[in-house]
Amino acid sequence: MSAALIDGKAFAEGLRQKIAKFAGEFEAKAGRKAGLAVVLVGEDPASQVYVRSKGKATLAAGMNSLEYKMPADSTEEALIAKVKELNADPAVDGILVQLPLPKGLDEQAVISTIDPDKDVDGFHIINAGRLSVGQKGFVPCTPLGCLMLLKDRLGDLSGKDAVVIGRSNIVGKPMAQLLTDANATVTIAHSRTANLPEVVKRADIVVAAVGRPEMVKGDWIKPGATVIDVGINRVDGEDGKTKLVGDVDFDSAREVAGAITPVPGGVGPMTIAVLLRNALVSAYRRENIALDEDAL
Ligand code: NAP
Ligand code: L37
Repeated sequence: MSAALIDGKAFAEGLRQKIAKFAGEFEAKAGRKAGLAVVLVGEDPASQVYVRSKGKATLAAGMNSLEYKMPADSTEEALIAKVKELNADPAVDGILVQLPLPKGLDEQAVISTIDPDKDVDGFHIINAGRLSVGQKGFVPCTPLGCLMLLKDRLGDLSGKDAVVIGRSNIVGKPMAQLLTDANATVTIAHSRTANLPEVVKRADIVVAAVGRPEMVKGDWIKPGATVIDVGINRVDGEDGKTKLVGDVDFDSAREVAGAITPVPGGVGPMTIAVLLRNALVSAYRRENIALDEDAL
């Protein structure tokens, strides 16, 4: 049996249409557009692609996009000064500093200068803390997008056994927290996990966020499980061109899983749609305009 495909691209498209509708209502009520500022330092090719996609999607949703490109040899002081300027700008509702930063720039130092109430990436320790104690804040875009796909596919996640492979601050840890909050029973696996294939085999839900091409094999997967592949790995294809693959060996996994996200077209587009969502939510909060945030 071949697994159902979880079409993240289509889901993200639907979410972006809802966001566009709410962005129009925001503009009518606030007398201005919601604004998202994205800061890109240096010339990392993947980051350039993502920042361009984010800017285009922001404009398409009827929001303002402000892009700031800074040279790779920028000082930490210059970057922090830019962040402070954006913190003070009332037209800016969300600030995203695209990671990774060039060598020599301290990511934590930069992120901690972002106003937590404009931190639409949810990377500031205040937002990590809010998530961990159940207060309203901003949740990192990629794991929130994964949760949306899981709820859409499975409905209530109560009592499900979930395994998150990876414990990074931007994906694995917040993903495990969100699944716990949704009443799943969560195991966090990482590079020191013993018998990873056996651990994965117990799971109704597998979220792979490892950064190792096609590491998770079909025979690790419990039949019928739901598999969310966060990995974005560029590898050499047979035709001499490079191609994108996930952290899951898609061909073998789809023979066993109940449902699976493809790469590309799975989690990646959700990351961008959720970023717009967080920026719009921020705009409504900052202007004290009522919004049913769960509807987005
Ligand atoms: P990361 O910071 O490098 O973390 C990787 C995690 O995987 C670490 O916790 C590491 O364990 C664990 N790991 C590494 N090798 C392992 C192994 N052999 N077995 C089990 N666990 C292992 O990566 P990340 O930022 O979380 O990103 C993970 C992947 O998601 C990457 O492919 C990245 O490109 C992708 N990503 C995609 C999106 C998107 O929008 N789709 C967004 C962000 C990231 P230790 O902690 O023990 O080192
Ligand atoms: N919010 N996201 C946020 N902040 C950051 O600092 N680095 C980073 C970040 N990561 C990020 O934007 N990742 C990301 C990954 C993949 C896509 C978008 C964003 C994406 O659109 N992926 C497409 C394929 C794109 C391609 O061909 O390269 C996909 O379908 O998966």
